[in-house]
Amino acid sequence: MRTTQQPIDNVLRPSDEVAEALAQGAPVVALESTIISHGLPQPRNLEVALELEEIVRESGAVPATIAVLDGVAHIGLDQRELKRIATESGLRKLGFRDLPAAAALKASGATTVSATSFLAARAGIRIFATGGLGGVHRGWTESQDESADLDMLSRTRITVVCAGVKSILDVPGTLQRLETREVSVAGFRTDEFPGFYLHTSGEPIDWRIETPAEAADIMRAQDALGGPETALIVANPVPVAEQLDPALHDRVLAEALAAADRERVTGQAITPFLLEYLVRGTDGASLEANLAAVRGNVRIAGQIAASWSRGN
Ligand code: PSU
Ligand code: MN
Repeated sequence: MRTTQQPIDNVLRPSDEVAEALAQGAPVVALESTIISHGLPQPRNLEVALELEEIVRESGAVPATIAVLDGVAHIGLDQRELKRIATESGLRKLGFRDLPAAAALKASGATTVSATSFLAARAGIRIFATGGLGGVHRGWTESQDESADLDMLSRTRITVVCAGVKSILDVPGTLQRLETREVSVAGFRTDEFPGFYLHTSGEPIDWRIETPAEAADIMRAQDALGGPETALIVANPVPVAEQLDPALHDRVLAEALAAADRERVTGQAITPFLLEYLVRGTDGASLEANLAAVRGNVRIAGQIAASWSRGN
């Protein structure tokens, strides 16, 4: 009889190091790969991918960069696999909905926040760090473009450390959607929602925490309460000293949005288009701010993972 059941390691494969850490209850931090393949320019992206893993290790946790290679979702990549993600041309950008087709057709691709959150949680990883989440795009009333990141976070028990949502988005609209979809949000040493490249978006947030241990406490409270399997967003701003100049940000972003409109860029292509426009339009300053934000998030995620696995 022909069985259609795939053995689990045919679709989802934790690296030996990640599997061992999870089995021992040691801290693990998931990292996404779309930021490497579609969010950052080459050759800087490979250096960054390696550096982010190193930051996780310095905090005492094991990094698990997640991507799909030849149909298999890898939870934890070795250097050769990271290099593929950073350099292979035509690599796909995979949201959660793309995972079944990628698995069946043996495709390769980088995973977005939606796909990474799902795969991390599925593998038993609770903490995930990225730059900025996707969200509601400006002009939503016409395009209806809301990142699938939000939907996945409304039904996945994961903690995402990020510098808010990308400032190319409709930030108040995105915060409203997070409220409606029951996604918990806590500011890490801030009362204002971060602005990705900018220290603040100017929008208030209701909960402020001061320590990684408080984040872990909230996670334990989520589990104790039960209820829908929602995420916790730990919003960690880029330091003011490392942010993009707000006036430059506003000017170049306005140009980028106009260019996207003119060139009719839509769907999955819009976010990489805008990020790339900002890198060029700010002579690389937006890239430095983006990287500063991601580094800070990865560091805090490592500390939260350590506190979570220690149980205090
Ligand atoms: N954070 C970054 N750079 C990125 C992303 C996040 O600093 O490129 C990626 C994430 O993978 C996120 C995706 O899920 O952008 C959002 O894409 P979209 O708007 O198409 O959902
Ligand atoms: Mn979209």
